[in-house]
Amino acid sequence: RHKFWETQPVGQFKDIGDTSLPEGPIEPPTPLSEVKQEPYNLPNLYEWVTCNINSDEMCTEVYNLLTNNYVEDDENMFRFNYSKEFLRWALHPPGYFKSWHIGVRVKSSKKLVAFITGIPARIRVHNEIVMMAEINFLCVHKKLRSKRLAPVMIKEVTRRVHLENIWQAAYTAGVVLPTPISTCQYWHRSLNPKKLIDVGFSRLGARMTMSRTIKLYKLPESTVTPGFRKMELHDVPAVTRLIRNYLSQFAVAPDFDENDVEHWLLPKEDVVDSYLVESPETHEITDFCSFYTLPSSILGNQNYSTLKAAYSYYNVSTKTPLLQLMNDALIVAKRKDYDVFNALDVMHNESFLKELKFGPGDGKLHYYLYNYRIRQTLKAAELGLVLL
Ligand code: MYA
Ligand code: JJ1
Repeated sequence: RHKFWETQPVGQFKDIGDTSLPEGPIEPPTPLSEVKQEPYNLPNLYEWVTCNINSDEMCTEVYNLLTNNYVEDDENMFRFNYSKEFLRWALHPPGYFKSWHIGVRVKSSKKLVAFITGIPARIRVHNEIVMMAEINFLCVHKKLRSKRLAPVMIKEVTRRVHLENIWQAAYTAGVVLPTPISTCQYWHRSLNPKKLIDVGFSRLGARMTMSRTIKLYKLPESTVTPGFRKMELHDVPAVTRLIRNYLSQFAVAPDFDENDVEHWLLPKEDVVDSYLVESPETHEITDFCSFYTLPSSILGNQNYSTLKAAYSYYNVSTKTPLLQLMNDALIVAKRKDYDVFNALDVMHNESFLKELKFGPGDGKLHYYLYNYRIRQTLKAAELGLVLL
């Protein structure tokens, strides 16, 4: 049933529940000299290209490919619309490899028709810290689907990851593949319910009018937590301590150092927003919340072309109740004109979703590891990892 995935070192469906298999790498590393030195063969009309996202021209090509061909919801009403600035941020973390940003062009026209990326990350799985590639932005142009191009792209990124002496990977997908380490539910909190209903993102509830709905989702003008403010560069050491300590309780989580926190969590306009609570008395940093900006194109609506969505990223509460902290995050997002605030049921998110009027979406997100077996499927709440 999975002609490609059956050949790969990933957990197989037939092995689910077999607790005699050990946790850890499925196959050992091979000597670097035995890693294939040449790229995999593409069908003759196509060629590989290493994409330099720092070049405006290249970044625009990637942006256009994704804008027109990347992930859609199950009814093809919305399509992710990652901004160029977001793509630059997502692909340039500390220690990134430019060889892991891979495109496919048509030889004759040079048109970019496929893309896949990896970035390096230290991920802790239970008690082991594992060097991994996070794989994202796999995309094949709509006109070239179902030609088995994706397996070649996955094999090529795998080869280039191996050349850096890295043997594991983490990735998420909306589709079920062999085999998820965990399955999460998307939740949505309406900030602009009228627009969400007008574009078909949500529906008027039973026995609800538009004005009752608008009232239901109303939020205060300003945040309520004393000492709540935007994160700044000088906060990096304190935020790193706070996050590291918090993430240590989850089964799978990134192992962030100060450089990672500066890259991933320092605010970047229209890309990532981070707020923290500085105790007015002690000036201690006690709480943190963040979200990233990922708009979606609205397909075929007369009145609107984009949905502005915030996605919950990493949140930590030690003093401020998580509920209050996230309510402040909603207030900030509303003030910044986001239409919806999205979150997965990872980490402690379950504890605020219903109370803060999030509703379950029709999408699920499956988490995967490549060449690393875990003994049991994890609950979403055991995951401390958010991929972009
Ligand atoms: S998830 C986002 C994926 N992108 C989209 O959904 C955008 C819209 N869709 C497309 O562009 C295409 O439909 C894609 C497939 C490109 C997804 N992950 O070429 P095909 C398997 C993994 O004929 P196409 C993200 O970016 C499928 O089961 N495999 O199909 C993370 C089948 O294999 P098998 C997938 O539709 C990506 C084969 O591909 C996915 O033209 C992580 C069919 O190929 C998927 N999302 O193209 C990638 N979708 O027969 C894995 C389909 O066995 C990384 N397939 O069932 C693994 C780690 C690598 C590094 C390791 C380092 C050590
Ligand atoms: O956004 C999603 N669903 C929305 C829109 C559904 C439109 C019709 N299919 C949704 N809306 C309901 C909101 C409502 C608000 C008031 C309270 C009740 C709920 O459910 C879904 C997630 O739910 N998104 C997708 O399907 C996009 C793809 C998700 C898989 C992503 C793969 C990621 C790639 C990894 O790198």
